[in-house]
Amino acid sequence: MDREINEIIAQELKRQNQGIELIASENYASKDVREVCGSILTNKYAEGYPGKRYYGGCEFVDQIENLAIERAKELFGSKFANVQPHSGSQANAAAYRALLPEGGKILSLVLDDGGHLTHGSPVSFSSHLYNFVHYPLTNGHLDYQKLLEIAEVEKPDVILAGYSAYPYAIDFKAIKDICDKVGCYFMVDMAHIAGLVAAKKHMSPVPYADIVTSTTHKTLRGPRGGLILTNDEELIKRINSAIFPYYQGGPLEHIIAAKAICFKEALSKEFEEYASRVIENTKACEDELARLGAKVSGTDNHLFLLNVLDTYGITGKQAQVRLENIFITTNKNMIPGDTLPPNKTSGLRIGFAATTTRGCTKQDAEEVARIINSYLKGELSDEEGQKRVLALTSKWKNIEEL
Ligand code: DSN
Repeated sequence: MDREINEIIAQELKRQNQGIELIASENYASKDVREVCGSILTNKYAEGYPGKRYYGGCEFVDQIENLAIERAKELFGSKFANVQPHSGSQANAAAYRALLPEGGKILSLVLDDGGHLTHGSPVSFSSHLYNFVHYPLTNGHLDYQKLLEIAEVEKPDVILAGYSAYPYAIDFKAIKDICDKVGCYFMVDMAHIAGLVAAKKHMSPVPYADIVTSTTHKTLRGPRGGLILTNDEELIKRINSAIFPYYQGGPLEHIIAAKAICFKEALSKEFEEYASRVIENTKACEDELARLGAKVSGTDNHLFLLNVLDTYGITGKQAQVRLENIFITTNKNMIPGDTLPPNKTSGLRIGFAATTTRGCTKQDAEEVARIINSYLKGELSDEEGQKRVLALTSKWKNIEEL
């Protein structure tokens, strides 16, 4: 193997093994998933869909893609699935194209409040192709009454729910009722909570939304990629042609095979227990930080927000950089009503999907809280912090064993 690349991968493996990974959108895929990502399926071109490809020799990749579609449908209880999106952003782009014309109006949550870049950020394609307006949060929480009032004034083509930094449960039925009242489509980007939805630990958007998009690598613990679900026969036709040929070329059949494995893994009892532990660990860490006097958001899912500016007098960026000194990886994140820009922020977003995969327990999650709190308060030296982090990660599973 290429020596330079191999050496860099070895360093990354060491980083992943020794560190505590608290980025809420990350996870560790299983060995089966990782091996299939590197399989000979990467050699095959297969533009089109099973049974309707542009090239020959697709009889086996057709079987793989059909299996992935069937398993996605079974896992989430949807009538139709497109497993080809290369990413969540591609999935969202295709969903928008299927739902509304360019220039159409989408009512979403702004990035600063926990939305995603593709939910109308000025630096994303989304705001250039569509007219985004936003609904506010009340004390960091969704306010369904305000959402209804804004929807009645704005009359959007689509209401978009599902977020990147929202720590509370989402009532998809309540939003669907609002969509019905104003007569618009309902789209959900469930990328962050897909694993919790699969394990029935969060209300599913599938019975309520016209289109549900997702990634497969966050709480769902699969390969890096996207997914689109719908129960509508007309919409799946529009979704399929939006993915190929409009936005994408040849599908990544090696990744689609890995998605099929991930969907099967997520159908297991073990995965259901895993999702419960993710929620339990997140709450344990958040509760312990609160007990220690930190300003935290509360949580119902796999993540919470820590206000480092009010708690420790430093920005999210400074906290992120400092924690890396003791092998803890987080990301700076705006908190609702943030007065600092996105490259500084007042908060950190902290999640437990990844560490829980490695075997983090409730007691470990509480210890993580104590390490973060003491270190950011300046009570722990780098050396002491590193020692306490390594005491945890050395008893967790190695990445290669997963
Ligand atoms: N980068 C992902 C996240 O961290 O939420 C979203 O694309």
